[in-house]
Amino acid sequence: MNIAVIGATGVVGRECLTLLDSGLVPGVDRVVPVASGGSAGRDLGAELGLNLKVEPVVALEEFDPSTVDVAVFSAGAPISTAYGPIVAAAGALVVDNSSAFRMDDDVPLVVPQVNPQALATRPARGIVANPNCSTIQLVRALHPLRDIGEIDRVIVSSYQSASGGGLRGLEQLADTTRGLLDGADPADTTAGRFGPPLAFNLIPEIGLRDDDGHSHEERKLRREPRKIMDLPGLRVAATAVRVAVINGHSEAVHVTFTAPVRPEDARGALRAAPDLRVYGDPEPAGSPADAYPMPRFVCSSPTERRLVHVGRVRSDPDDPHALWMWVVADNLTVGAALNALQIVALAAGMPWWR
Ligand code: 2RA
Repeated sequence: MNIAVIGATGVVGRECLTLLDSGLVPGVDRVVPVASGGSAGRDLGAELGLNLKVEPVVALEEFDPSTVDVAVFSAGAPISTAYGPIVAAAGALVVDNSSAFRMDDDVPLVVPQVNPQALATRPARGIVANPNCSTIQLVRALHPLRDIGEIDRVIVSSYQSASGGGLRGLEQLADTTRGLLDGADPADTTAGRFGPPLAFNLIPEIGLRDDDGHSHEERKLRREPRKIMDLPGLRVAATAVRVAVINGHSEAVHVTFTAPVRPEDARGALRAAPDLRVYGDPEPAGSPADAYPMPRFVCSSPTERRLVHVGRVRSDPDDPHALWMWVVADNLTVGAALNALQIVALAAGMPWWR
C-alpha cells in the first residue's frame, strides 16, 4: 500500500506518521508526506525519529495522486474541498479529517468501532470522512451503552484542549501562559488562535456561532453522532468549551434511555467494548488516577493515548432512565490520526479494496 499524508507537518499529520511507524496499518510500502511548498524536501522521518522509510516532503502542487492507494487529509476544509475530489478521481481512497464532506449523504462518516458497516461498499465518491475529534470519543463511549437500552437523549459538555487548534493553538496557550507568569496584564483580551487568551481561562466557544447561538463545534457534536450511530432522531444538546489544557479532550456526558438503567450495567457494557478503559469499577481504593481519567495522564502514555477512557459512571438521582459519565481521549490520536488510519486498515480488509 502506498499512502500519502496530506498536511504532514501539522499536529495530526505528524501523529499519522508516528502511528504508521508503529505498524498500525499492515502492508504499507511507501509513505508520501505532502505539505505546503515551504516544507518541500524536509525529512520528517528523521525529524520525528521514525524507523519507517518516509519520502521527503512533497509540495501539494507537485503531488501526483496516481502514485498512491490512499491519501489521508489533515490540512483543513479548504484544501480537502479543493484537492480531495481530484485525488479520489485519480483512484486513491481519500480519508478526510476535515469537516468538508462529513454530512454529505454520499460520504460515509466512520468510526470503525461503531459503524464499520458504513464501509461495506467502496464509497461512491472515493471519499470517507473522519468525524470531529470530540465526536469520535463521544460515540465510542455511547455505542456500547446501546447494549443496555435504547438511547433517547444525550447532553454533552466538552472541554477541549489547545492542540485542537493545531500548532498555533499550542503556541497561543504556551505564549499566554508564559506571559501571565511573567507579569502580563490578566485583563488583556488580545485576540489569538482561540479569540480571547487561553491561559488560566475557559472559552465557551469553539468555531463560529450560528444565528441561534450554537457554535460550529456544538453543531458537529449534535449532527455527527446521529449519522454515525444511524439515530436520526437522537436528541443531542452540546456545549463546547476551550480549556487551558495542552492535549486531550474531556466530556461530561448525560445519557437518557427509554427505560430504567443501572450504572453497574453500563460499566459492564463499557468494559466489554474494544480499546476502552473503564475507571472506578469497583469503587477505587487508590489515587484519583484510578477513579477517573484526566487528560494530562491519558496523553502522557503511548498506550493510553490509543484508548477512550470512561469514568464517573453514575446514576442521575432524579431520573432512573439516565446516567452520567466522564469521557477522556487524546484528540490528536483517538480523535483524529488513529481513527483515520483505523479507517484505512478497515478499508484495506474489505472485498472491494483494490
Ligand atoms: C477543536 N475539534 O478541538 C476542533 C478541531 N480539531 O478545535
